[in-house]
Amino acid sequence: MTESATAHDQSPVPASIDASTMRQMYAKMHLIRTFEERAAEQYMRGNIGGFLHLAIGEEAAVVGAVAALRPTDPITSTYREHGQALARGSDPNAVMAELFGRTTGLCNGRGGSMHLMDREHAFYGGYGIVGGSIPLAVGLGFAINYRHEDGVVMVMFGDGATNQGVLSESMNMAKLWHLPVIFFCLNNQYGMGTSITRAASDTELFTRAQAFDMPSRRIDGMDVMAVYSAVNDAAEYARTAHEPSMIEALAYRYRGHSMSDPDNTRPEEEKARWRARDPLITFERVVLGDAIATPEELEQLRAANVTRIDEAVSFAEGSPQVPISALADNVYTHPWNTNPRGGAVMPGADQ
Ligand SMILES: Cc1ncc(C[n+]2csc(CCOP(=O)(O)OP(=O)(O)O)c2C)c(N)n1
Ligand SMILES: [Mg+2]
Repeated sequence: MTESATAHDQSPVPASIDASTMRQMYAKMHLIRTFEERAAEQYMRGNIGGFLHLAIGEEAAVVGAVAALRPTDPITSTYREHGQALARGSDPNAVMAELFGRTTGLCNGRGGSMHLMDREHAFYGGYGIVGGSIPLAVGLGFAINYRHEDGVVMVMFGDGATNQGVLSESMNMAKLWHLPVIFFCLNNQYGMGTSITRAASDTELFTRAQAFDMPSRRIDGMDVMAVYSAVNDAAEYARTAHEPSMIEALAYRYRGHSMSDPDNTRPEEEKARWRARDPLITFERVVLGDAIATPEELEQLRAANVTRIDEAVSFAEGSPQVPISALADNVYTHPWNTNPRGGAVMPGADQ
């Protein structure tokens, strides 16, 4: 696969996609980029605590994959999942407030950046454990078959997760039980600061599925139309044949692993090469080239996104903090132990 930056590298627009969907996809990609850049700024100001993992550069993989599913198809993901929630339709105010740890957040400020979850939008969560969401997707797939529904589950995970045994276990079970699961590997070629070439004996990750007699392919994860097309095919296959499949989307994250990573080990030349294929810029060329929108319309759309994210930041700043006294709500069946020397009160434990 070529990594050079030319417009004609982009894959053809799939016949199944209309102009309005393409405009919406561009708008989502730009919304996510704007959201994450503002989140980085707010982290630096001390308004966001804990970890913050940005997926800047990966917008094509995220938006292309989510757009190809029905809004009711369940998705599970990793801790790098702000984009998935926003692509799914979660309210940017609630997502930003969750990052800020406010009561108005998507999970009432209890989950933070890594643990977004929005059942209303069938987004079954970000998870901090690498590979943690993979078996959950198998369970969701099992539920669909059990209830004789026609949904499709997509689990998004990183290249690092492919070396976790749970992926093999989950793929085996999904294939054996004919579950409608799309295993979507977002291969950004690094697990924290470790290059995939130092972590995987075979860096063609899509070949993992072959051991389970499961169809799989590698696609250009920087090309939103290529991603849409591949997931559309996989969803059709899962819905009609009730079989799992795997997609490996080759992409790159522009930032380090998290905000606390100075990102000083990846080669500058490599970063520049991938940035030159920025998915927003290459898709903008397609949108303008195919007269899907005018430059003025795109400018308006970008301005509206900036206003929207400004509003999300103001909303988060103005929302109440989660009081310390409420931190253990919904965690323990017994009330929080107010004894400062004690831990949480466990049912039946001596106090
Ligand atoms: C089971 C487990 N082991 C180790 C970690 C520490 N850890 C957090 S992120 C990460 C790298 C994962 O890389 P990848 O799956 O490629 O996802 P990316 O961060 O690149 O999106 C590791 C090792 C963890 N969270 N869970
Ligand atoms: Mg990775």
